Formats: sequence, structure tokens, C-alpha cells
Amino acid sequence: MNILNKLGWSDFFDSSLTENEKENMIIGRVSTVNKSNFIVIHENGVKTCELAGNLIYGLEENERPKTGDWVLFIDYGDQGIISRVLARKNYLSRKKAGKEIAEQIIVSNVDSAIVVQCLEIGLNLRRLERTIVQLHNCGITPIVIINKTDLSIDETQQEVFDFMIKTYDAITISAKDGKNINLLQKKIKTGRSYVFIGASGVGKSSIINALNGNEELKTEAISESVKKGSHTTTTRDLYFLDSGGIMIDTPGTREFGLTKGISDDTSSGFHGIDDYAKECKFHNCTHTNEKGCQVLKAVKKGKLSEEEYENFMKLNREMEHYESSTKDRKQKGKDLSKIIKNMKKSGYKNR
Ligand SMILES: Nc1nc2c(ncn2[C@@H]2O[C@H](COP(=O)(O)OP(=O)(O)OP(=O)(O)O)[C@@H](O)[C@H]2O)c(=O)[nH]1
Ligand SMILES: [Mg+2]
Ligand SMILES: [Zn+2]
Repeated sequence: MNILNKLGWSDFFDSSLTENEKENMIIGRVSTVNKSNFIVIHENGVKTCELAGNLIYGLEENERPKTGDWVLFIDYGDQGIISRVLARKNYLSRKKAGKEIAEQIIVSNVDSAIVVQCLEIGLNLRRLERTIVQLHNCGITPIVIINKTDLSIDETQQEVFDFMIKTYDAITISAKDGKNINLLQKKIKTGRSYVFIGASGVGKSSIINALNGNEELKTEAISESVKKGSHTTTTRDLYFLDSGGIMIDTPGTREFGLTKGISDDTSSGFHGIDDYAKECKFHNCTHTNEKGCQVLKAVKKGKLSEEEYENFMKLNREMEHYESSTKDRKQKGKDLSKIIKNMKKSGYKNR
């Protein structure tokens, strides 16, 4: 396998190149996005690159290179100039925090997400469900990890702990003493890209170090009083494991605002719901009051807990709100361009 393939290159990207580009450009993968430049890994090393002038103003925020993107650049010695960002195979996004209805791309071209929670900060099923649903929206398969199992488990957490293993095949590991790191290692394939997701301090960087058998990445202890990590990792960075596989470390993410519409899959990704929803009488059942709704029936019969049902409905409402708001915005954009067109037709001149 050549270096580009090890970096995740595939026919999907290769087929988008023109002959001219193949001859004159260098192919690279964005490892880190800095304020004013990009760190790009390529066949012969690492290059600090900037965007070509026409891209600086020509690209919208989400079209600019993100960690994981493939780019073409020209080498000018001490720096490279990026001339094109290749179309993405997929990307992980979330709704921007706050009231604004906008999507924020976190990383591009990833095969799997390693979703980490830990015993020290505490397991949080609601947060896991939310993350899994968003990964499902983005077409990315999750690998769920419970870290810091060298610490004793709080009694109140035992039920969630068991549930996560049963429902999500969670792998219970300790980055500290190396327990079950081999089980995670087995899931990692050469040339595939894995993004780490989880709150600050759960041990994302420590796990990458453990997988690599060394101490390359910076890690930091959790504050005793607030049980919070200190946001040690501040950029999204791409690492090669000696054993193959590309790891993308990210800063801790607290919230995963949901988007919808990337995946045309009608299933929800929410555990336990889809099996019932498939059997509902109406294919567009909203599971609120319809006759023949199997989800409601499952709740009634106690097969599905009310808490799970309510959380499912809450996430659904959030996605619907996002979807209808973006549709509204697109419609408004269309209306405006119509008005401008008509204005031009009727002889208006932009002086
Ligand atoms: N006891 C124990 N501590 C661990 C384990 N894994 C990581 N830690 C500790 O937890 C703290 C946080 O680990 P990091 O790897 O920095 O966490 P992170 O998720 O990368 O945090 P951010 O970069 O802030 O998002 C460090 O003090 C680690 O030594 C583990 O398995 N057991
Ligand atoms: Mg970190
Ligand atoms: Zn239903």
C-alpha cells in the first residue's frame, strides 16, 4: 500500500482529478486547521499551506478545508498554496451552538467515530444517544468506548454501564493500564479514518497514545472539584498509528446539536425505536397519536421506557426544527434572487 492509500486516499478521490492536476499538483490531506494556514500531510512529508487568493474569498466557511479534507497544492518551497479542496466522501457536522440554525463541519472523510465516555466524569446515556443519532445522520459508524475502567464504578452507574455494553457493544478499556486496548486495536483498519468524540478529559488523547504505545500527545488531569477536563487538545489533528489507521483527535465537545438531511436513510439511529417504527401502519408515522403505531404500543406494553420514548421524540423535534428552518432559509434565498432577477428585467441598473 502506498503512502496516499495509507492516508485514506481512494478511487473516489482519484477519479475527480484532471490530467493537468495529476501532473502539476501535489495531493495532500489536511491534518490541522490553524487561523491563517493549514498543515497538510503528503507523500513526502508535511507542508504548511495557505489558500490561493481566489479561494480565500470564493469559499463559504463550510467549503474551506477542514481536518480530513483532501486538497491539491503547489509547492513554493517554504509554503504551499492550496488550489482546490476535493469533494468530500462524507463529513461529521453538528448544528452550531446557540440559536443560530447553521451547520458546522467538524471533520471530513471519516469512516468511523470513536465515541468516548469515562467512569471518572460519569456515563451519560442521553448524551450518547444524541451523538449516535447525529453520527447516523452523517453516515458514520460509531465505536463506543467506556474509558478509565481501572477506577471503581459508582453504584448508580452500573445500570447504564451494562446498558451501554448490551445495546452499543461498548468496549470497556483503560488507557492508563492498557486493559482491552487490543479489542479497540482490532477494530482499526489500515487506511481508514477514525475521529475521536467525547467531553474534555474522558481520555481521547490518552487512548491514541495507548494505541500507539507511546506518549506523543499532550494529556491533562481532570480537575477534582468540578470533574471536568481542562480542554488540553485545542485543534483537530490527524495522526498515523504505527499499526495503520488514521486517528483524528478533537478538542472535547460538550454538545452535539443535531442536523438532518445528509443521510436519506429514514431510520433514526436511535436504539430500540427503529425496530418498532418499521412496523407502524403509516410509513410517515409521527409516533404521537396514529392508529397502528407500534412505537406507542411498545411504550404502552412497557417494552420501551417512557424516558427513552420522550428522549427520542425530543431529538426528533430538534431535527425537524433544524430541517424546517434551513428550508425556510433556502426559500427566502430563492425569493430574494427572484426579486433581483425581476428588478434586472424591468430595467434596474446597478450603478
Ligand atoms: N485513571 C485513568 N485516568 C485516565 C485514563 N485515561 C486517561 N486518563 C487521564 O485523564 C486525564 C484526561 O485525559 P486526556 O487524554 O487529556 O483527555 P482528552 O479527552 O484528550 O481531553 P481534551 O483534550 O481536553 O478533550 C489525564 O490526566 C489522563 O492521564 C484511564 O484509563 N484511567
Ligand atoms: Mg485531548
Ligand atoms: Zn409510529
